[in-house]
This record gives sequence, C-alpha cells and structure tokens, in this order.
Amino acid sequence: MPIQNAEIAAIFDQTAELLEIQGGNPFRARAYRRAARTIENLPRSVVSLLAAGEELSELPGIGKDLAGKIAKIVSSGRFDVLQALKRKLPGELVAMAELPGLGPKRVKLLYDRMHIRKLEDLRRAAEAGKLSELRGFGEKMEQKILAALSKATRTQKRFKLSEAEAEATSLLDYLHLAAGDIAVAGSFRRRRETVGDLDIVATGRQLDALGDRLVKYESVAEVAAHGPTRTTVILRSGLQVDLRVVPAESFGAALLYFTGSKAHNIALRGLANDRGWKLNEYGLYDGMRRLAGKTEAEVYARLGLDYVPPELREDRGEVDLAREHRLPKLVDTSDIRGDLHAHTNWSDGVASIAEMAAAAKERGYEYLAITDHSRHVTIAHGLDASRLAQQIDEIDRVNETLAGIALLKGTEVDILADGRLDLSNSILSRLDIVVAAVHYKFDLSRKAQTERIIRAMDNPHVNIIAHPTGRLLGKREPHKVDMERLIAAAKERNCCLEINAEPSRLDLNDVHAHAAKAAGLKLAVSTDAHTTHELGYMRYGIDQARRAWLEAGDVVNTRPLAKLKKLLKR
Ligand code: DGT
Ligand code: CA
Ligand code: CA
Repeated sequence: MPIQNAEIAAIFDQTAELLEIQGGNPFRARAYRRAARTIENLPRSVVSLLAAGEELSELPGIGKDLAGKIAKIVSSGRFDVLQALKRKLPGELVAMAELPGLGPKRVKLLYDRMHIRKLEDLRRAAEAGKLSELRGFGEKMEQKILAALSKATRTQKRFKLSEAEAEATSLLDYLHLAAGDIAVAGSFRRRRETVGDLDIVATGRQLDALGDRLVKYESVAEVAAHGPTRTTVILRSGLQVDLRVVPAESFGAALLYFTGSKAHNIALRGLANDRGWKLNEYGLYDGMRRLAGKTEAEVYARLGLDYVPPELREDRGEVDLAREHRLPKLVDTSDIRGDLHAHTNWSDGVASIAEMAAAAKERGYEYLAITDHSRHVTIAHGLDASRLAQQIDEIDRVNETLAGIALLKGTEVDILADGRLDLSNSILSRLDIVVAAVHYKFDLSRKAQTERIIRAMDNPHVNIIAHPTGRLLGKREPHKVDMERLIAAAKERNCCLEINAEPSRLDLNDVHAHAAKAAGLKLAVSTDAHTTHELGYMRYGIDQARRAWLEAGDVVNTRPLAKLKKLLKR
C-alpha cells in the first residue's frame, strides 16, 4: 500500500499543529496546512504523480522545498521534521492536542499558563474545575475533555509488528552495550501481527546498570517504574517497554516465561507439575535442585519436548506435537524463490520494471511477477487492455536483457461487484499469472461477498486471490466473507489464496492461513511491493506463515520456476 494523499496531508497537518504548540513562526505552520489542503484535493495520488515524473512544485502552495519533503515522505514513509518536533515537545502535548475540543492553541495556553503537559495533569485540573478559569475554556469544555480522556485510556493502542520492530531495533542497539544476553520476548518474539508492549529480557554483569541506561534512552517519555531488576518506561510513540534483568543461569527460563504465550506457559508448567517439578521464570526445579534454565532449549529438552519455535507458542496443539517429535518444519525466508505480487510505475508503484527486477535479483530470487492494477482502480492509474498489451511487450523486452531472474507477466485485476473481472479473457490468456482482488464494495453481505470472490475464481485464468479479507490493521475491518467456503472453493478450482505481507494487511491472518493449510490448500506469500524497498516485507509475511504452521511445501513461491509455471496452469 503506497502512502495515500490523505496520509501525507495528515502528516503536514500534525506538523503544523506541533509548530503552533511550539509557538514559532506562524507562517511555517500555515504553509504546511496550505500544502495539506492542496494534496488532499488532488485528483491523482502523489505517488503516481511522482512516478510519472511530474513536478510537484508546480502545484499551488507547494514550492521546491515542500516538493522535496513530499518526495522523501513517499520514499521513506516518515517525515523527519515531524519526528524531531515530537521528540522536542515535552510530555504528552501531542496527545493532548489530538483530544476533541483541544487544538494546538488551547494546548499551548494550558502549558504556558498552568504547566499542564500530561493527560493525567489535564484530568486532575478538569476534575477540580480549574480549566474554566482560563479564557476560552468553559464548563462544557471541561466535561468534553473528561469524556475524551476516559475514552482515550479505555482503548489501549496496539502497535503494528513493523512499528514495534523499528522501536525494538534502535532500543536494542542502544542497550546491548550494557548487556550480556538480551532479547525481546513477548508477542513481538512470537511475531504477532500487533504488539501491546515490548518485553525485554537481559543479563548483565551489573544487574542494575541496564535499567539505569534504559531510563536515559532519548525516546523515553515517561518512567513508570525503575527498580534493580525491573524497569518500565513509555516511549514517545506511546509504546511501553518492560525490561527484566536476570542472572545468566536463568536467562533461558526468563526468556521462555516472558515470551509466552501465557497459555503455552501454562501447558509447560502442567508438564513440569506432572513430574513433581516446578517451572518458573528462574528455572526448572526438582525441589531445591535446579534441572535447567540457562537456555530455552535446555528447558524444553528436560521436559521431553522438541524445541518449539516462538511463532508456534500459542497452545494450539504444539506441545503435544513437540512431545511426539512431530512439529512442522516451518517455512523460512530462505525458502522463498520469488515474489508473486508487485507493482511498478506503470500503475501506482514507484520503480520501473527493470528496477524491480534488479531488486528482486539482489534478494536472490529466481522470479518476480509484475502485477499492476487494472483500470477499475482509477486512483491507482490502472492499466486497460491496450496498456497491458504494451506492458506485456515491455516485459518481454526487459526479460531478454535479464540474467538469473525471470519476470512473470501478470496483473492484479479488480474483481467487479458481481464477481466478473475488470479485464477480458483474451488479454488475461496472454499472461503468466493473474492475481485477482477486491478493492471496493467492501460492505456486501457475507453471502454476496463470498459468492463474488468465488465467481472470480470460476474464471480459469485466476491463480491467486490477493488480500482475501481486505482488512487494514487499525484502519479497516476485514470485509465479511465465509472463509471456510472460500478455502474449499479455492481448493476445488486449483486457485491459491495470498498471505499479503504488507505490515498493515497481513491478510490472510495466521488463523485463516492455518485453516487453509489444514484443508490442503496452497498459499502464496507475496509483498504487494510498490517500491523496491517493500520487497523486504516478505519476512512479515513469512512470520505469519510460520504462525500458521506453514512448511515450505505449503507455499507456492518456494517452488523453482519450472514447477511454479506448471502450478499456474489451472
Ligand atoms: P501483548 O503485549 O499484549 O502483545 O502480549 P504478550 O504476550 O507480550 O503479553 P504480556 O506483555 O502481557 O506478557 C508477556 C509474557 O509474559 C506473556 O506472553 C506470558 C508472560 N506472562 C505474563 N503474565 C503471565 C501470567 O500471569 N502467567 C503466565 N504463565 N505467564 C505470564
Ligand atoms: Ca508484550
Ligand atoms: Ca509486558
């Protein structure tokens, strides 16, 4: 999913807001707001304008400087000016400005006059009726703020795995100097699609040195607890970090305990109890005698189990299989031989066909499918039959110049509301691969949506259904679909379902993908890359495939090219 115009506009609006809170030159804030409105109202996506080589600086309110900034946001997904502002502003002013009724001006007033810089301080002041002493704050406003605050604390935010990973990587880089062994445990290590907080387990020569270092980390917004073996901080992003420092001989037991899941831990403790032993975060014990604890492998072995990869630790039957030496041999990124869903600057991607090919080759792939959008997704600048025919010729030409990697000619064709496809069979028959997807009319009934997608699969050219539920984590609920029926229909028709690896999609999810495997269906793990960089999303798709118990044999793009081509002939 390339960055949308609305997201760029939101980034600029937030930047303007923080500049206003900071109280600097009002013209800077106004310039960002003006640019935000321009971008919001563009008929085409900024990504496609850039891809077409058009000059953004010619748009109203966007000069050379802002045009450069927009290009950087598109390529990196972040805006360093905004990041810097967030780091600079004290406490929770950013979160405060986002509360309904409180914009940047009022937040600045609260800070300047009453030194309120935390949500908690704001709550106390509102409860004590102190806000109405300020100009522009009435009693009504106080009530509104209190209502918004109680809502904000009720829905605790979960972070996408990719977001948590960005935080974890920098934090571990910073901490490891003071640590012996150190690892992020919890849902992060189990590679769940979203993460509630980061649980870090570490050993160190000097136990308390590590916590002392953590509280000094530059992105820490708040220290919630700080003791000799346990420290909890909240980062500026709102992500909580729990650090536990343990003696080296307990590292494995602590890592096991804090990796969880809780249900998996309980199953393991049951096994220990059956033998009259005790398992906790310090080790495995027979009375006072220590049996294991330095490594996880040691604990599993002592319990008579094969080592269970973290992605499987959900108490979904893995403990029994580990005892019977029957755990699946999980698929790994190194098994992947190619990517079957990628975009170029022919539609809403950023890179050329040749650039995507080179990047795929660099990843060691044998093949890459070029699957640009069809016409129906007008915002994505989709291809009609005649442009697709041109692209087919172009891919043939590029293929002749390539060594060591093959481009597959494909499309991500829209599934129309009634299940027909947005391209005719005469052009589809010229392609190596057809990926079909729903991009609109998400609100059909469960029955109608299911039948719409099955009808698309009735077309024998269709190989893969992309992102089958259409969800966007934290943004859009999955559309209603009878997954069991969809899986059975795909199996009957020799069609595949996709695990879309884009970090906010991860669609199918782990549970659905597991059901697909159980039904004997093959899956494609694909990135949906819109830039060369996004080909790297593959590992998030593999994380979910592993959580779904998939082995290399369950994933079509682990096949060598010749075998894959046979599979693609329905
Ligand atoms: P999250 O943070 O909501 O994404 O999910 P987790 O799994 O990281 O959960 P968290 O952070 O509350 O706890 C980390 C691990 O610590 C959890 O996976 C298992 C372990 N744990 C926490 N509380 C308990 C408990 O009461 N009993 C047991 N057996 N383990 C626990
Ligand atoms: Ca956690
Ligand atoms: Ca935790």
